[in-house]
Amino acid sequence: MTRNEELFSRAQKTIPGGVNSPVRAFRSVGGAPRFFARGEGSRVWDADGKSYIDYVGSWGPLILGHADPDTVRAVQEAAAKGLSFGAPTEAEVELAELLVQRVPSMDMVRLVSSGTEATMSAIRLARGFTGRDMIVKFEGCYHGHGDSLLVKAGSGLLTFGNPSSAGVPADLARHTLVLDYNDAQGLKDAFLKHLKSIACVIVEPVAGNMNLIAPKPEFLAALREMCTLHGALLIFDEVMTGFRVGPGSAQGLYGITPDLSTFGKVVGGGMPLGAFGGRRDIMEKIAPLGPVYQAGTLSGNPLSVAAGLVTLKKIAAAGFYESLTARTKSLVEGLAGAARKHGVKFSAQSVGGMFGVYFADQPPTSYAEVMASDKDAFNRFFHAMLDAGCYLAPSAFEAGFVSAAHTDADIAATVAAADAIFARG
Ligand code: KE4
Repeated sequence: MTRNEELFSRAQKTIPGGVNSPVRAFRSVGGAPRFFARGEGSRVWDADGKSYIDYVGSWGPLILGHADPDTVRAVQEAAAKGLSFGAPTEAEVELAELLVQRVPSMDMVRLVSSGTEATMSAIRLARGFTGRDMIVKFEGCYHGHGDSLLVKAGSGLLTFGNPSSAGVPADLARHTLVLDYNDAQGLKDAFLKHLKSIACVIVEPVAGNMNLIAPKPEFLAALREMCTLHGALLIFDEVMTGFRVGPGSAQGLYGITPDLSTFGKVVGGGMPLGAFGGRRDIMEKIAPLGPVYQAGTLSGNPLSVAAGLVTLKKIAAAGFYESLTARTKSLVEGLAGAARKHGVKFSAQSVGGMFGVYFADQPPTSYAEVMASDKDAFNRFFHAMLDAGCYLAPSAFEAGFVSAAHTDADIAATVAAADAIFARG
């Protein structure tokens, strides 16, 4: 039995599924998850001492790579001054000022400890601000595990949602409408049917939780137009895309101004940090100013804020995104070229520093197309790449991430590993 397998067996005795977040359990791809002992730059080492080029990066936060020296130093220095105060600190103000400067659609921002807290709070704020109960999300998009967002499509496209998790009351789920991603007409129909009942539309501006699905230009434009027309708030869930797809996040990349935005992952540089923010007239509804309650013991935690500040400053360096985007593109082009050479049905695409790989002829543009891709082929590829020392997301329905620490040699080694796998058929 390997050390990984020993640890997994031991972990399952005290932690549900042996993991603290379901996707880590490898249930989608099979086998025992790898327990990581340490990471440095683009690499991680598992409990058996095997190293991998890491394309998960803790699901997006590690845009600088593992154990970035400047980030580690900032966290150590902050820790030496106290781990938490439950009181305001100057660093939180500096981070808030930096976030509103980098995200022009945000006049104000509230720091929280996770992406889930950010989206859960943004939904409550939208409902409080509009006085409406109904929200709209899209099949295949994930916005954290807030009750109103663990909802799947109802029986008919325009009917109320049903819980996608036990423990979510049907009475709550029915206030969530679940539509098809990239279906602008479906959105227009929903607004016509539900007119002034919709408080907000929450969307991943680039979907990354059903593998990567790029938005159609008319889709994002329709979201903005319909929300404005009907007095609903447009919430861009940029927890994954924030500072990942470009310096202006997805809203900057596509030129769409949401009313509220949520962030996580990169903004904390690997430490627990989320944020939600937007127009001043909306944000002033948040307690203690307004009637919408939201709170958190560790919100704005000094160590998370220290990591976030260093990360946001380093990714603002000249050429950072050009280099990250080019390296991510060379990865997906290399993988697709290797598959084509060996006649393997495969495609791949990237947006900034995130990417998707698909065992399908073309990159999917909808949830239905993603579900039609060859999951078994992906699972075989995943394990073959893992054996070859490349750690991809352990699910056919997740996006991958490249960091500034990934080198051209890492990309070449990854493409070579895939080429050898595709050659074996
Ligand atoms: P957290 O609560 O996990 O920090 O963020 C939730 C969240 C919100 N919005 C988007 C667009 C997200 O992608 C996420 C979390 N992403 C997953 C990756 N698919 C986190 C990994 C996990 O659940 O363990």
